[in-house]
Amino acid sequence: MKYNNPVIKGFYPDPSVCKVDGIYYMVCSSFQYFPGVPILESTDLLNWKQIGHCLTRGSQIQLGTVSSSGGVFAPTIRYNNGRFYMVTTNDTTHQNFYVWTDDIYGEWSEPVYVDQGGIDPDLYFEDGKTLFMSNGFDDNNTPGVIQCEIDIETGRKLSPSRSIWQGTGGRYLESPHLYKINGYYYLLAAEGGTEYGHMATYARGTSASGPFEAYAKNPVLTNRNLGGYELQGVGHSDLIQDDLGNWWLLHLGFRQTGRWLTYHHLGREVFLTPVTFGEDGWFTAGHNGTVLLSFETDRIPDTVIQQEKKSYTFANTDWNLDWAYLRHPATENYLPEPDKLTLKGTEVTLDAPASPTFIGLRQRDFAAVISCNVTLTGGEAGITLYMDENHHYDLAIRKDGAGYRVVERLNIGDIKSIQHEVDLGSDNQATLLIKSNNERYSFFIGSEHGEIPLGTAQTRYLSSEVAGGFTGVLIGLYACGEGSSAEFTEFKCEYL
Ligand code: 6LW
Repeated sequence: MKYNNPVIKGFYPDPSVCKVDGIYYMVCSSFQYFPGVPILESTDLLNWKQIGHCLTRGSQIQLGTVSSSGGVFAPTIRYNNGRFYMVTTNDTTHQNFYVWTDDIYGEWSEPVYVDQGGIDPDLYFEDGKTLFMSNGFDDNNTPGVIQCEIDIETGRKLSPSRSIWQGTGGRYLESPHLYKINGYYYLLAAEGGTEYGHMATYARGTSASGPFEAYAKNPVLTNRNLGGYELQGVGHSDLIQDDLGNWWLLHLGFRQTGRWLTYHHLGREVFLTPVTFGEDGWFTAGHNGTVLLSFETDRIPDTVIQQEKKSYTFANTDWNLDWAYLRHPATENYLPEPDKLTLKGTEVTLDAPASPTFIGLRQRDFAAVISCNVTLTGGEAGITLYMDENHHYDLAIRKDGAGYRVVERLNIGDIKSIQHEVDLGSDNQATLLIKSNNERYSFFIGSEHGEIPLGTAQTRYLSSEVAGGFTGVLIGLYACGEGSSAEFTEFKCEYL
C-alpha cells in the first residue's frame, strides 16, 4: 500500500509515541495554548484521533504570562507498570516535570518536578529504576544528553546529572529518547535546530548510561540536503515497533508552501517513516535517510485506509478536544452550544500576548474555504488567521458609531493595516468568508447575491520564517472590546 505524509496535518509538533495493547498513543507540544499537550490515539499509525489533553488544569501548568512559543515544549509519553507518564518542560519557568495517569481517557496528576535543567525530557524504565534524560549541561557543566536516576514516585534525583552523549556536532542537540532493543541501548536525538538543518541522529551502547558509539552514517534521517523539496525540517523523532515487528519513526517535519518556496505557516506536523534494522543492529530510515511525501510499503495491510477529515463544523468538532484557547481563558466569556458559539470580548485584543477571547482550530492544509455567520452586538468580532500576537489576519465586523462595518485587517509585525472596509449600515450580521491556497488568503463577504471580494494577503507573512517561533496558524474565532459580544453560527472549514 501507499501512505501519504504528513500523517497528522497542522500544528502538532514534537511527537512522542508509546504503544499499549496494540494501541498507539501520541503527545505533542502546545506552547501558549490551553489545554496543554494534546493526546492522540491510533490503531494503525496512519489514522489518528485526538482523545484528550494531559494538562487541563491551571494547577498543572501556569500559562498566564508565557510568551508565544514559550510554555509547554516537547513532551515524551511512556507507559510503565499500568501507568502512563508524560514528561515535558515549561520553558518559561525552565522547569522539567511529569504528570501521570492510570486512565488515558481521564485526568492526569498534578506535576512532579525534576531538578535537572535543559529541555525535551525523556523517561526510561528498567528493572524498577527510572532514568531521566534531557538536553543541556551536566553537574560539571559538560553539554550533551544529560541523564540522572530519579525516584518516579517523588521526582527526586537519586544520582548526579551526567552528560552521556554529545551528539555528532550539530547545533541544538535535543529530543533524547532511550530504548533497549535486542540487548543494545539506543540513544536517539535531534540536532541542527528545528528549521531547515534539522536531523535525527543516534548512538548505541551496551549500558543505559553509556558509553555510546555514534552510528557511522549519521544523520539517520534528514531532508536538509533536499533543496527545494516540499518536506523540510525533518528530525525530532520517537521510535516505535508495530505488532508485526516492524519499526517506525514518528517525527516532526513541515511542508513548505511549495517546491522552492521556503516558507511554512501550517506549523510543524507529524510524519511516519519506516525504519529497518540491519544484521549488525544498526538501523536506517526512510528513502536513503530522507522522508518522502508518500511511501510504498508492504508493512501496513491493504485493508488499512488512510482517512482524512475534510470538513470541520461546530457540529462535528468537540469544543474540548479540537478547539484551543490562548493561555488561560476566562471561561465565562465562552458560551459554546452544539450549533452556535457566543463570545464575549474584553479589552484584551489579539495583539496582546495574553488571553483575548479567542478559540481556534489548527489550519491543517493549504487549500481551504472557511466561513461563518457572525452577529455582533458591540465591539469587534470575527475570524482570525492567527500565528501570534504580531502576525495575524483578521476578517471581522466592527461596531462603528451607530452602524456596523466589515473590516479586513492585516497585522504583520509593526505593520497593522485595515486593507478594506465594507459599510453594513445598521445590519449587524454578515457571513465572513476566507479562501486559501498555499500562497494566499482571499477575504470575502458571503451573501445570497454572490460574494463581495475584499483583499488578499500572502500566507508567507504568517510563516515561521517571518513570525519566528514554534507554532502554526490557527483559524480563530474572536471577540474584543469591553462589553462586546457576538454570535457565531454555521462555521465551516472545508479543505479542498
Ligand atoms: C523542542 C525541540 C524542538 O522542544 O523544538 O524540533 C523545540 N525540536 O525539541 C520546540 O518545539
